[in-house]
Amino acid sequence: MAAVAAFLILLLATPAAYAVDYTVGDSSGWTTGEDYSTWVQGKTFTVGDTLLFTYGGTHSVDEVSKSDYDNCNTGNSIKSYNGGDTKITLSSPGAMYFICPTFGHCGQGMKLAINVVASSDNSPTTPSPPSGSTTPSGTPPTGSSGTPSPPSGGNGAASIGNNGLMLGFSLVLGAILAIIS
Ligand SMILES: [Cu+2]
Repeated sequence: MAAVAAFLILLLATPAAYAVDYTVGDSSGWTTGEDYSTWVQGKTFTVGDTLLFTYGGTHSVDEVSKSDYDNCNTGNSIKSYNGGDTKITLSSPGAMYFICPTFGHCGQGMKLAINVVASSDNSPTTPSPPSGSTTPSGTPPTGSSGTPSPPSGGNGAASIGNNGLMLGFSLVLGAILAIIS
């Protein structure tokens, strides 16, 4: 039973995990002379997304407080990264601030502020659907052709419709019902 529950959790958790990997500054990378407040515009950073900083040896990445971001203060970093290739997973919602601690670079624009939003609920627009499905937005009616499949029957697999997601969902529902009852 524990294995079934674990499988359930896995199934339920999987659809939400469409993380986006952002390369800071895109092809310019993490460098002086870029305006990262412009780069941020129009982007939504969600828990589970990643930031990739790519930079040369004269730069590094410090995560800092808002006041240190505002004032380009170095020396109080929350976390420091170097090595030219830093990938940071956005693990919790809220504001995050990054600067380059190399002297003068923050003042030359190497500062990045983002706001990370929670992964579920408050996303009014659904992002691009997984590959293969071209269903228009809106809730499709449940059940393909009017015959509701029994929740726990093994025959359910035989009546696979053209919608794998729907099948997976009904399997999950069936398993939940089987556990509860
Ligand atoms: Cu720098």
